[in-house]
Amino acid sequence: MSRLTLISHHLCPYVQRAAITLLEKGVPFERINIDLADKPDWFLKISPLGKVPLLRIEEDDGREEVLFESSVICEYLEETQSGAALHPTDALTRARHRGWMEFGSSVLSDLWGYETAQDGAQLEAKHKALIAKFTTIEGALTDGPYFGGATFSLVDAVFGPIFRYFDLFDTLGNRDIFDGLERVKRWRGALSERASVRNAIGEDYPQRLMEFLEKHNSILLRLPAAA
Ligand SMILES: N[C@@H](CCC(=O)N[C@@H](CS)C(=O)NCC(=O)O)C(=O)O
Repeated sequence: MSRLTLISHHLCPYVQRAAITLLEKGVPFERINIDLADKPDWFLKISPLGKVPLLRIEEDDGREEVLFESSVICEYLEETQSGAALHPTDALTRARHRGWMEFGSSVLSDLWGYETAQDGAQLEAKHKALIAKFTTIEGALTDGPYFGGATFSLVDAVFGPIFRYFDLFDTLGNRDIFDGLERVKRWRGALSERASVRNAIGEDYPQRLMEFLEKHNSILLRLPAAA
């Protein structure tokens, strides 16, 4: 049996999708959080892009391998670990799911711009982009509760951490992003109740996210509702 270590950061949504996959599979793993503002040398030596997550795999015979890129890590875990399947068996549906996982990464890119916006114009542009993306997803969703129906999949592992941002953002203002998107809202609710999604972060996550917004002087903290 191999020993798995997820090299992580407290807030990273890409780390969370790997953690959710491990938790869904019931695989024991160790998590090491690093400071991305002061990356340790040992991390820089093993991370080709200087990014988390990394999955370190240590075999009983002493062999060691490090994987980078969250989607690659999730796919590797899906292929090698027993437990519930997180991809559909049908090749076409599986390929479609992979497309929506990529779509989730593009939502994360808009979210970064949204949470680090310095002025109203930047915020408005990202606000519109997010509404457009979630409107597109509304059209792809089934009756739920999960992305593909009754079964939790890797697409859900990608979107759980995305929706989590709005637990805090909803308290600050701009609460209309999901207006009229009934399937998206229902999906968000189902993911927020899933044990793996809840347990993919530490208890101090909301406080750390707030500190991140403060550090970036985010305009989200200066919206009327937040004052
Ligand atoms: N495409 C990568 C993205 C990972 C990523 O952007 N990680 C961020 C933290 S959320 C990171 O490590 N940033 C550090 C840096 O870019 O210096 C993946 O899916 O794993």
